[in-house]
Amino acid sequence: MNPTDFFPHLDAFQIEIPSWGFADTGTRFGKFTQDAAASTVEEKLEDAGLVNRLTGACPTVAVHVLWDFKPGTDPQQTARIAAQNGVKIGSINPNLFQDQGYKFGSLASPIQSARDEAHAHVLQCIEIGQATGSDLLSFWLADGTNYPGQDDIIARKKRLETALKSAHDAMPASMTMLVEYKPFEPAFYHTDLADWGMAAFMCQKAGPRAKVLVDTGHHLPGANIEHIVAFLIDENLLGGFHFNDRKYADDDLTLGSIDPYGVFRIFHEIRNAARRGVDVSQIAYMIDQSHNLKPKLEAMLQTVVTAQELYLKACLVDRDKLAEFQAKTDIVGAEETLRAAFYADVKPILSAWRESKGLPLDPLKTLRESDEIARRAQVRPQGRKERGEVAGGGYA
Ligand code: PSV
Ligand code: MN
Repeated sequence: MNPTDFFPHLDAFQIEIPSWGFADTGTRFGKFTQDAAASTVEEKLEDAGLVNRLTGACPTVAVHVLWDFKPGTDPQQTARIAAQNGVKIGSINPNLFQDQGYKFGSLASPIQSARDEAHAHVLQCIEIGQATGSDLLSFWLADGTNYPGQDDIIARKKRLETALKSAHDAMPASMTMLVEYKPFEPAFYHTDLADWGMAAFMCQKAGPRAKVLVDTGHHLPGANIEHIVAFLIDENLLGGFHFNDRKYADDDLTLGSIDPYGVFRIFHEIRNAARRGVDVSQIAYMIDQSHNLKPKLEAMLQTVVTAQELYLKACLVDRDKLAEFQAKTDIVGAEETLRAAFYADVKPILSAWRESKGLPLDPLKTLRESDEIARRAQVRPQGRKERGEVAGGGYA
């Protein structure tokens, strides 16, 4: 095995980081602030630029429109700030859950004015995408109800179909719509897009450039996520991922901190599809984690490096051998083929790749030995004070 054989895989494996992962966040019970946390979009892009410089794997940054594009912001200027930090604006995430008008939902709300507000916001997000050069519009809807009988589920479904179809019609030809699902939270009785099947139907109705977004934290316990992934790929409906790990619900823990084998199995299905001749190059790999207790930059680096390692392990699976074992119905042989790849040490391959790119051999160690976090902790609190920011809920 020659490490350089795997370099093209690592070159192609780029993972988008979320602007909100650098900001202070918390649970609904409280928010523990960090001096080095980013508050402004400039600071978030500065942090994203650092992660990209250290890893060479994160050239784009997901943005959340209300949090990153305050009214009056010039999106082209934000794109320029991103470029100054060596990154680009990635997926545009409309915020369809924070405004008071969305109390009963956004695109599926029974209230016409809420639907109009949501639609106008989506159109604004499409414009921001065009101005920043982004071609991903990423929907997550908090829409749902809290009590049986609260609203007519079919009427809500039809409103959502109409809204997503008109958003799809409004997108330029280069743009792809990603549709995320989640079984519960903040709605606790029914969520309008509760699972991958509902998201897939919605995408099919919206149009050919609508694809399902799999957030690994958005499943009920025990769900076989890699099966969902394989199924969606085969139906040409997999748009991408929001990666994070979880123990109970949408916990936003760092990727692989709880179940690295689960992440490996997802990547294995993607590599299996590639081996079958499917073009998997358009799958959008994105991180969606809000780091509550860990230092944000360190948590992001842990995540990116873990993603690279687990992806590489999936690239190591001996697929000829696996096919032979499968043909012979040799379950143990087949499973051991996967386990051999999962337990292989891929660090030497990653180090060789980093060396070839002039990247730090150990990005996390390099960060921890630098003064990057201390420097941010020195200057950022003053900026927050001058702007009159107070710690509260939310991510902005
Ligand atoms: C919702 O839980 C979610 O996964 C969506 O992707 C949001 O955009 C993101 O988290 C941030 O709240
Ligand atoms: Mn998500």
